[in-house]
Amino acid sequence: MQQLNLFEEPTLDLPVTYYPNFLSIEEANELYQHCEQLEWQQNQIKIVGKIMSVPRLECIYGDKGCEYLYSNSVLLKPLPWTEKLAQLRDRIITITGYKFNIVLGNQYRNGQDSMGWHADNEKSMGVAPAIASLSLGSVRKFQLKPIGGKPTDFWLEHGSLLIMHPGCQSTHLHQVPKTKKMVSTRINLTFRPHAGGGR
Ligand SMILES: O=C(O)CCC(=O)C(=O)O
Repeated sequence: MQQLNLFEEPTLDLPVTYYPNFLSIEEANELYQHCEQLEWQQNQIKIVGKIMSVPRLECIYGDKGCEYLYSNSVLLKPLPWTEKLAQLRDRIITITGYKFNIVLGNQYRNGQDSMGWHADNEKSMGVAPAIASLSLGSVRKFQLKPIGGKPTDFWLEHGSLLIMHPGCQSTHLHQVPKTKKMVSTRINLTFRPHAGGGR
């Protein structure tokens, strides 16, 4: 198994570390196929009083009782871990030392699916959460910027892992912007802690 060295220099002085080849191509392909079968939902979100479709599909798996509310609007109720997702969670916990008890999936069906600037600072994750973000399928641009600062671009590759370290969600924002390029599906799995619940 690949060992991550979390004591190496963080990527570009940002509170993240990027591992482009975290999974082998065979592992990434197999996981992508598994993820295609997950229970994807089209959720609705209320923004300034208007209800709209979230511009991507979402799914959530995790420990019992770990419901996840974001933007004060979308409540996600975790399904029990699949064996493959639980194995991946344990592998990421072992090599990072961070604890995760939910995984939130995002499926970007094409270049119009996206996620705007935000920080993952929901109370349910506790104080200064670490988040591990695994990418599969099409490469998309991921941007990270200090609040009020300039963005740095990452191109998140098939089988890559991006760790957002504790503190990142208080000092930085991130997004996956829309693109006019022809891109096919990208699946992203974000492993997160949850202050409640337990297996
Ligand atoms: O798709 C990604 O790489 C980012 C996902 C994300 O920002 C989130 O789930 O909060």
